[in-house]
Amino acid sequence: MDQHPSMARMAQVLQALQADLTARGDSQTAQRLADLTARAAAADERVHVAFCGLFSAGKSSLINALTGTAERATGAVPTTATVASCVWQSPLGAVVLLDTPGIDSTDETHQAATEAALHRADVVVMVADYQHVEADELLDWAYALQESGKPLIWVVHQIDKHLDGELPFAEYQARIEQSLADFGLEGLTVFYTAVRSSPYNQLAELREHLARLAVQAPASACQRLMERASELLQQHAAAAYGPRLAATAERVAALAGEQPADPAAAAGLRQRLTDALQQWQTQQAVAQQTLRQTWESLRSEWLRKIELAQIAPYETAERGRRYIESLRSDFRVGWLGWRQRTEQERAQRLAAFAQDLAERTRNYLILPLQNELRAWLQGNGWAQAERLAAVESLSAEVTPSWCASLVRTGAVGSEAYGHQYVREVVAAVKSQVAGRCSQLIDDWAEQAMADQAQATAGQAAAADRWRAALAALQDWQICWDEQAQWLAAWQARLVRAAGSQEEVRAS
Ligand SMILES: Nc1nc2c(ncn2[C@@H]2O[C@H](COP(=O)(O)OP(=O)(O)OP(=O)(O)O)[C@@H](O)[C@H]2O)c(=O)[nH]1
Ligand SMILES: [Mg+2]
Repeated sequence: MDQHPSMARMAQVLQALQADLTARGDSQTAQRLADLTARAAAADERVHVAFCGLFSAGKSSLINALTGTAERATGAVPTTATVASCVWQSPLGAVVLLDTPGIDSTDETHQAATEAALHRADVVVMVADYQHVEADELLDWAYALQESGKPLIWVVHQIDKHLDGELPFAEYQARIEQSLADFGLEGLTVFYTAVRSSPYNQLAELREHLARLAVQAPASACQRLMERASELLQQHAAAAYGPRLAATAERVAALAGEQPADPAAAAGLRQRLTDALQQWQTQQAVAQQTLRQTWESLRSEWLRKIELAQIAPYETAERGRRYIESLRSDFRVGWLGWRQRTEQERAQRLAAFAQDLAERTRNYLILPLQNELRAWLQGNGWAQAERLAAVESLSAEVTPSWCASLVRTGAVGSEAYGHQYVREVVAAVKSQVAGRCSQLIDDWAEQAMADQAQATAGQAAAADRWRAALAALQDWQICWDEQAQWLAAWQARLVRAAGSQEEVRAS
């Protein structure tokens, strides 16, 4: 037995992969892989060639003719039911030929049997009978195989049926090869064969071509096993990750109107969603900021008007000062009953001050402010009854008892306190009004913010959808990465195992 250090290594890697597939619950693929493991373990370097096609194309007849036997049953109805292999001792070496059931057989188990054996084929000979070369089912099937990387040979069989009177052979040949190319099946080697006599029969050429496969560089045996195992890796990945990828991709599409086909497309979509979201957030922040600034400038404008209102001119201030004067301990009115009369005088002065101040507050502060607010509400389409009523109820409490409560008793003796007191009372009145006005502004600003949120609710919903799409895209990416990592790790191990044979043989 030849020494095959890397076939042994390949067997080890395939066995490990088999264990992984079993652990992942894919016993079917693990079982298929076992065929390859057995080939590696037995250092079987023979090329495996499968004959596939529609039923009654002549696959079994062709193998009989190639091998010079009549081992295989042939017939006009679906005949071959299971995959059967034989070793053909070609003039150049042994080749394993696999006869398969027709892929369009009326018996479903026939096609399943063919599909279950394809992983063993290093080369597939697509046998199309003269009348069915352009059958869609056959072309679709061949195209999918070629896409998966399987080397194909195309055979147009039963060429003895060709009648030159109908169409010169060269024209027929050109037409067939053109329609294969049109279907995307390019670069195929095409043979025209028959088991009956025909001037165009290339059975000998096909035999020679297949025999040459037997004497490929020995290094390619490992390479072929690697390729077959890769096909199984892809199949497992499609089954294991495909549904999850499809589901998350659909979720993304439902939210963002676009499916991620690959990581590049996903990255592009992610970027567009992130940009849109960021733009929306910036817009939102700017709009809020603008609104806040509008209200803050209204607030300072109105508070300044309150600040500037003249509610205590000289006469009013004088009344206040005279009230404070009356509070001094040495202040007396009359001789008889002076206590009572002094108290009366104090009460009168307080009342006079409070009444005057209340009147001026109303005329020079409250009323102008109300006019201003009403005008603003009307000018901005905001003059709803509720808001007008709030403006109407804007007032200040300037009663004698309130004015009296502001007196700082300890300061009464001081000469300057009279004027000071009036300033303090005026400030207290304005602060009352400013507080109530500010409260109104707070309420209105809040309503304005709510109105704005309402107006942009549609955009906010879109932004929520973008966020959800980004999350779904993330799930898709995680799944894709998981698949890519799993595939890459095994591909690398297979490539190393296949490559080492070349190194060993080269040295
Ligand atoms: N005229 C002609 N008939 C052929 C040729 N090769 C096979 N046939 C006939 O075609 C029919 C089908 O041949 P099979 O070899 O059984 O075809 P198959 O592709 O193996 O069919 P299944 O196993 O049923 O998928 C048989 O009746 C054959 O005799 C050929 O080159 N020329
Ligand atoms: Mg058959």
